[in-house]
Amino acid sequence: MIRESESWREMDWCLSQPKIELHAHLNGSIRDSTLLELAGVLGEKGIIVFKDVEHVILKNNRSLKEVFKLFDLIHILTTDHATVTRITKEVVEDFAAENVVYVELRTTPKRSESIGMSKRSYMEAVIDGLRAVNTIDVAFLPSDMGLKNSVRSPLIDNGTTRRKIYVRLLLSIDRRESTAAAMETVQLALEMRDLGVVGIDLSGNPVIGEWETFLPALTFAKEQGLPVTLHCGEVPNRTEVQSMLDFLPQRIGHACCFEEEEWAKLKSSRIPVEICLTSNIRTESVSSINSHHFVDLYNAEHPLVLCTDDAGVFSTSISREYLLAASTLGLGEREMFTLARNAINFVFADDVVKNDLRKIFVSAAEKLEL
Ligand code: 6MZ
Repeated sequence: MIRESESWREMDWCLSQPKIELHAHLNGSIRDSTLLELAGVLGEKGIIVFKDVEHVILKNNRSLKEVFKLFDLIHILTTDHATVTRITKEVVEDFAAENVVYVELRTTPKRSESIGMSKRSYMEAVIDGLRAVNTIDVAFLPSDMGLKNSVRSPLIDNGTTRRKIYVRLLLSIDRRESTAAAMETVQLALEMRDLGVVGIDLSGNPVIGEWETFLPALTFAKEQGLPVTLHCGEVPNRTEVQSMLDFLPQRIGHACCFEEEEWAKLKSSRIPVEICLTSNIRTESVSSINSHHFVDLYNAEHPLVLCTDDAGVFSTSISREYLLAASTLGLGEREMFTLARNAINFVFADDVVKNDLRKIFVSAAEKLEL
């Protein structure tokens, strides 16, 4: 147990050190205040009953099933171009405010004929959100596009260094989708590589859909050199977990429900794991923080990265995830810093970005006197 004063000091540390976020769903990272405001507007228009949704938004403990019900509600509230742009801007601002220096934001491109939304126009609205951030420097274009194409190239504002955040995008395939729809998402990702799309994610309710449905699109992504990350083992499903590990994705998320054989396979493959502590505990995919597989993977020096999953839905933040990990394992500042810095090796962006991130961590280490 850590004392309260120590916990505050450690929280300050977790906040001040640079961090890399690799598993954050756009619509799961929305501020509660924004969701309530959007619900209020739809309530006034008579599209929803505000009182019915208010407690759903503010509820804290949700089962995995309830989380996906909440996503259905969130999607009703957020799926129009202007709102997608707004939430993207806010989510990036929130990560930057926590000293996240590189974030891979993932989102499921959506189609809605009634409002003229295609998967492409949805993604264009996301990119408009990146362009709309004006309080910090957002670098989202590939390095070889040159800084002249960046949102704002100079990092100097009124003589002081502006905060800078790298943002890259992953397009998610929802497990409710068909093979053709998954393929369309991969095609779109390939077409949008020049706009900062760096990979594909497979996510959605883990009790829905079959691995074989998504395999052709994921294989195509791999053949095209587009990195893939998979939600893997969020619920028990040995056959699927084994097929996913055999696929050799560039990263996996969660890895909660593995048996001995799968742990052995994972460890020998060295596939990096995106660890989402609060999410796993809230959804009861893992029974307690002390029995979380993070502990074993960390001690085994398996590649891993701490992530939020859905900071809004689970009322967490990346700094809190570091604090939680540190207090569970008794990590000191240097170990937390190393954990954050190691994530550079698992990002999907190019080497120019990776080298810049290394420099950012070197200069932060000096400032933090490590
Ligand atoms: C699996 C999840 C998830 O794509 O609309 N998503 N999929 N497991 C989880 N653990 C709790 N959390 C979020 O963001 C919301 C979507 O991300 C996926 C779900 O498909 C959800 O609908 P976007 O931006």
